[in-house]
Amino acid sequence: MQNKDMKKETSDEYLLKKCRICHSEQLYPFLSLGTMPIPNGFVLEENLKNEESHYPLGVCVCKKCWLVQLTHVIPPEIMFKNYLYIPSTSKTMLQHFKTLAQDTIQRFSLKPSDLVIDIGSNDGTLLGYFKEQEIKVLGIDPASNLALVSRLKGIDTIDDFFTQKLSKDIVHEKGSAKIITATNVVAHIDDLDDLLEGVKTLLHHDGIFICEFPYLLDLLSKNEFDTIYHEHLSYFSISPFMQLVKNHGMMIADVKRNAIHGGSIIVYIVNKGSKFTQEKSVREFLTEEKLKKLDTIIPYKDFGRRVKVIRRDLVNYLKRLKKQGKRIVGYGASAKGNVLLNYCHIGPELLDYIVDSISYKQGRFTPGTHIPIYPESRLDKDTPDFALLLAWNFADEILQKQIKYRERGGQFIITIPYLRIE
Ligand code: JHZ
Repeated sequence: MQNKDMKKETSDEYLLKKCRICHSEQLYPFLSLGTMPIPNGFVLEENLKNEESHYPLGVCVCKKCWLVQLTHVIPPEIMFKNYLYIPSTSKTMLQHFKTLAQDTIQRFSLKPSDLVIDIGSNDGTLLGYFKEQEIKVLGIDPASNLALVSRLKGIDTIDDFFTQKLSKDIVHEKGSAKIITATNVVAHIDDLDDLLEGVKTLLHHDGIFICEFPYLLDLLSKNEFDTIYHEHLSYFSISPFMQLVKNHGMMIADVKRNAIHGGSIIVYIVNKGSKFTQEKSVREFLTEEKLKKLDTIIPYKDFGRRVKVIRRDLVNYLKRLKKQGKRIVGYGASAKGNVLLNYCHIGPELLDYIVDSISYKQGRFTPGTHIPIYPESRLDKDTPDFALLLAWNFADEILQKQIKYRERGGQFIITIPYLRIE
């Protein structure tokens, strides 16, 4: 499925030279997924003949602080200026954001005069739940298309990247924030020192910075290799993250684990010297990470080996089904799905099409592999033998939704954490 004309960016053009947290040069690469287009770069039909830029994709671990990070960093403008990812089409995510907002309001006794700022606010879904309770909100997101949607919902939104410079302007204009949230965005930011300094500038002395991101231990233990892509520059465990936070005079006060996106953590960060103390959860996370040997290269090497086996088994299985004359489609044109398709070289010769609930993606084609994307309703009329679940993080929700397709004999192929049929 390689396009001979494709434009390959040279592999040292965007090469990472130093660890993003401790600035050490001792970076140990443990998995390369090849070169591929950015995973949210869905292609319009009229552009199918144009070359797509391909960028190297690989991961390494810093042997000093043990932060796992991409081997290459491509400019954020390429990925985020017009962004097609919106979590609010999923019931799971809506419920998750609602609970996060309600918990935060309760736990920290928020009042209408308090300001909540969301970094990477997307279409304003999370802030909407704070606004419902009449709390002051401000969104920040570089994607102009999504900032517009958010504003139409009445949520004040700045369409820009979050930087320390921007935080100074905001604090000048609106005062400090009681809560700053950042869900699934910290891993996207290259300059973490600037992020933390920006947060410090903007956060009230007794404020809380709440971050959520996928947890490295889940990624490794559940073989979630397809969540490794150009947008996700870092793959956090608590140990290196704690070092980052400390470097900026702040402290991790609490950590909670949840099942979002294959296993995530919510980290509560406060100013040193504020009224908050550290919960015992922080020590428990550090102990478990030590137990799982995250401060050695062993788990990373093992993971790299397993990923190659998963690719071999999946491709062999799909080819066998095709030989038997079975029809296969994809379900959920997720970014991670595009990583899997490109890494395994799965194109339209194996998958007839992909269905997806996001209207922006429908009518487009998957980056690199050029599989057409249709609305989910396509499966009301068509019953392919198998649907490869490319959004495995929503398996419960999707399998429930597609009960009729399954009753008609359609089956789901699920790849993560291991290959199975449902
Ligand atoms: P979904 C995103 O990755 C991007 P992706 C981002 N970089 C990030 O950090 C991670 O998430 C964590 C569709 N779908 O959310 C919608 C259905 O069709 O796993 C989406 O296109 N029917 C910010 O793109 C896709 O699946 C459904 O019922 O990997 C899921 O994409 C449901 C629930 C979803 O994120």
